[in-house]
Amino acid sequence: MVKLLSLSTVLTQSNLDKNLLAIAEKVQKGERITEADGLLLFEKGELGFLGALANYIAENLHGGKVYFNRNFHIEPTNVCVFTCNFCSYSRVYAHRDEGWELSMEQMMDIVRKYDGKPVTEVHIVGGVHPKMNLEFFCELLAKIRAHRPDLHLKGFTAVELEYMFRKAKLTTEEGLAKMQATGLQSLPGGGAEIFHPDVRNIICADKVDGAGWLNIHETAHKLGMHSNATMLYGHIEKYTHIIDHMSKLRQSQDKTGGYNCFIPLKFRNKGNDMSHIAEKSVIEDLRLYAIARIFMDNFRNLKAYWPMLGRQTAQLTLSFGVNDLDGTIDDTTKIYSMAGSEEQNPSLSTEELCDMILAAGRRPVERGTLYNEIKEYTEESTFA
Ligand code: V47
Ligand code: SF4
Repeated sequence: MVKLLSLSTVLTQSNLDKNLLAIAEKVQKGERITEADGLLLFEKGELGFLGALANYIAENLHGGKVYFNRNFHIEPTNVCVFTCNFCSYSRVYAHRDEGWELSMEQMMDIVRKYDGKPVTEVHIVGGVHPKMNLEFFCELLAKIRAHRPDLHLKGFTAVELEYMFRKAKLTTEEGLAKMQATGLQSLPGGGAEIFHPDVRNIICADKVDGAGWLNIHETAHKLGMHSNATMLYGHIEKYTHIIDHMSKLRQSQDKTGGYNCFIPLKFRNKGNDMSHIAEKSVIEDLRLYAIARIFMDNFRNLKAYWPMLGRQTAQLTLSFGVNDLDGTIDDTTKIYSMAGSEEQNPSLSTEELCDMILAAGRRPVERGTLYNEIKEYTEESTFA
């Protein structure tokens, strides 16, 4: 367990920079910090200071609870019409023989593998295949819904959706309403990367832009769906781009209130066109999670996605504002193992996840996709 200074101790430190002290006071009063404050935290906030602030906020909100869910992923294909430079996973259509394209039956076989198992969510996300269209995915959603009505269907990034709706000649609202009617309940947070065009035009120029991503999520919220938001950090972006990204999400959340959680995703550099960029250190990871917790005051949940971050760093983030570790995953995603994460076969049993959380001095709570609490676990718990 990482022991941090309390916020009240931080506030009495005589040698603290006066601007940092002013930010700490805002946090203590529950006031929103500005973009300039956020930038100052990146430039001057040392890890212990940031941790004390982030931990104060997370403990006030969640009282030591850390959420996880029991889920599995379906990745229909890694064939993709887009060419994001950071992606280690996709194959262009001309080289589709090097990738995978699951048929409807193969995807239903994955769903059937979980028959009788206590999973609550399926997360469907993949490349943007030119032949897997809206009709195909609506059929998949309807089949999963009919086979397993209790599963929460979370799927399709704004990037996949924008392409599908454009090809189907539907507006965002029409396309989303159609998918919702066949069973889609939530959107995952992928595809956000960094909204600012100075970065986006270099790392992923050809897919939906920042405004388009936000519009899809806000439209989904208007229809009564929830979604997550991500940010890909640790490559060519500057602190100003990170603040801009988080600020746009904070404004979007002010408008709709529809985001469940914020998920910073650490850039991993294996097997992609940005491999020459060194990965961030664990210290930088922890600073970023802490600042995200302090800045994103209207996002209740901050998620560390352990298959990408690695389970040890993910465990450390629990002392720096994180209150969610995503799910058991069950070895059903390849996005991060192909990009060089230490988690080559990501799978944790519920017991292992709970042990990780308990060892960090926190309270493991299984949740549903919408953060409804299912069960709190202790050292004495038995596991199904
Ligand atoms: O948008 C791709 C990222 C995302 C790399 O909503 C990379 O619950 C690091 O968004 N290094 C897709 N990251 C996955 C995603 C996600 C994952 C888990 C949970 C949820 C959720 C959403 O993966 C992409 C991109 O930002 N990514 N390549 C890479 N080399
Ligand atoms: Fe395609 Fe997504 Fe990879 Fe970009 S990150 S190339 S959209 S699979």
